[in-house]
Amino acid sequence: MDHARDAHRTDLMTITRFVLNEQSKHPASRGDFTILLNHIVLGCKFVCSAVNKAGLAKLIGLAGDTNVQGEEQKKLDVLSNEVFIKALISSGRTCVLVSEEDEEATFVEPSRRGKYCVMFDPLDGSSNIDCGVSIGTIFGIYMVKDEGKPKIDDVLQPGKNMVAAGYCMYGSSCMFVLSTGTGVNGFTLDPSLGEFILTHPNIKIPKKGKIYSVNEGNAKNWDSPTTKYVEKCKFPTDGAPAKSLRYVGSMVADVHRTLLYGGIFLYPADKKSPNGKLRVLYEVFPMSFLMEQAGGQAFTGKQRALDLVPKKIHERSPIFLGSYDDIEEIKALYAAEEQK
Ligand code: AFP
Repeated sequence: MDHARDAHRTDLMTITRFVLNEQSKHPASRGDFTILLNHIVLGCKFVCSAVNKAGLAKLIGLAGDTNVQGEEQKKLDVLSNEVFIKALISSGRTCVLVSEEDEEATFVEPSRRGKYCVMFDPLDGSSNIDCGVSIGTIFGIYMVKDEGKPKIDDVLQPGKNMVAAGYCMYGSSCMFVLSTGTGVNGFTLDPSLGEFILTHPNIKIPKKGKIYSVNEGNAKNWDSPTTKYVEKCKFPTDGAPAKSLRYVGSMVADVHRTLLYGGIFLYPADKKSPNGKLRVLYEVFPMSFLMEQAGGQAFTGKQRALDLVPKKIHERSPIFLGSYDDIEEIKALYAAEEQK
């Protein structure tokens, strides 16, 4: 009998137990973060259940509205946004909320306020909903500077100031990946228990990967470093094997695979979108935070992604993230371009 494996199966480390253990390492902690996280987890469980039932419950299709980015909102986007906003406010631990779906930030009324600011994309990859491909929720958390006076500047901080970040992937299984700044841990939802159980402790991204992930349909508009990098992935000149291409078109799925298998995910700037497509506060920052915590890197083409200081809540940025050595290569190509 394999006792170690048996212990793993019977001593269940739920996400709440995991965060409480972490909390006990900080004697001054009052459990506010644990409460906030429980509300985020509840939102994710709700969305997971809604995504699983979407086809049956006729949630697939348009809600008839257009969001801030000018995209048509799906019923599931609208539903997920409402669930998260309500769950975050009712936690009593938040003061400023930024959602991909809402043009303005939400300031929580004083009686329900707490010290955390949460930026989130309630349902990322929504163009994949109708065909049942993996989608996800992404979130990043800052601490407010002055609890009595929350301001928009509290969410316009560089990503390196985040106190936690994570995502939940609604895929072949439902996975919650979290970092509170001391590594990255992954939890899988056991649907029979309704609990996220620690299944991927201390995730470390391989130092170099064999996969690149990019929307190559945009290649004609790329800048020279991106073009050279992708060319090198396909036709390496140093004797290395060519990399494989994998692209889902849901950031959560593409980043999750990159985190576990290694490699690089790119959403570069191009002639049509000089700032790229992905949003800084609730896509670029949380994923960059997780990558760095797992031993990888995240780069915008100009600087470390987490050093960026956003000026607007829905700002976009190019992003290259993944295995340490792969990001070094793209950084070198941008540095060489600068020298010209
Ligand atoms: P949607 O939510 O419109 O499907 O966009 C998803 C996303 O924001 C991100 O999850 C993907 O990585 C990226 O856009 C895909 O963009 P392209 O369709 O331009 O490749």
